[in-house]
Amino acid sequence: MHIDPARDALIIVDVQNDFCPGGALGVPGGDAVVPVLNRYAERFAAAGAPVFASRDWHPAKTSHFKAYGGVWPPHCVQGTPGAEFHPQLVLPPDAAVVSKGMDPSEDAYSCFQAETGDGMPFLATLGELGVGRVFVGGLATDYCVKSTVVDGVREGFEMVVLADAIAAVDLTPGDGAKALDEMRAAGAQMIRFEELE
Ligand code: VGL
Ligand code: ZN
Repeated sequence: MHIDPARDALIIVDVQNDFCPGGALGVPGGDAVVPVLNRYAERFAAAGAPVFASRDWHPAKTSHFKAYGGVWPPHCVQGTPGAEFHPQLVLPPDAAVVSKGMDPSEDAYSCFQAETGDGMPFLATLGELGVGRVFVGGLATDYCVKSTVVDGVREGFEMVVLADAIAAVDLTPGDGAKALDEMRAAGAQMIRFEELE
């Protein structure tokens, strides 16, 4: 597959300490995606295609957390070490960080609910850049990756899942595999790094 900088973008989803082993919501194999994502990011940057990194960026009190009616332990609380990107993640210098989950009444699993530092919605940012196809890797397969991919298809984008750079929470065993099926059924493509030209 050929990267077209005029219409392709990469988004690296939520590669934060809390989603890696040892973190508050550690995803099995969450850190194993880091070196692979670094290669993708390098390739997209070299091609001149935009690279985004999303972060889960919650207030301390949110209905997303168990204590306030949600399903999750506290994680990725704004300004905490758990909310930092994994220390080995290497983002291109002009990568844009988008944040989501700040609203205390929303789960906001999808990057299409994220915004840039100056408050521009992710969708509008893609529109401004003329992006038509979005490559998605990161954490977690069964939550933020899946929601982003399904929303992207719904918004009219071609969505491509980096099958070798994702990992699942698997709250119920099989959730990750089910998410892959759902993304395929929605019309997303799957690729591996070797398939990039
Ligand atoms: C996520 C669970 C809770 C994710 C975020 O990034 O996939 N999962 N919050
Ligand atoms: Zn979260």
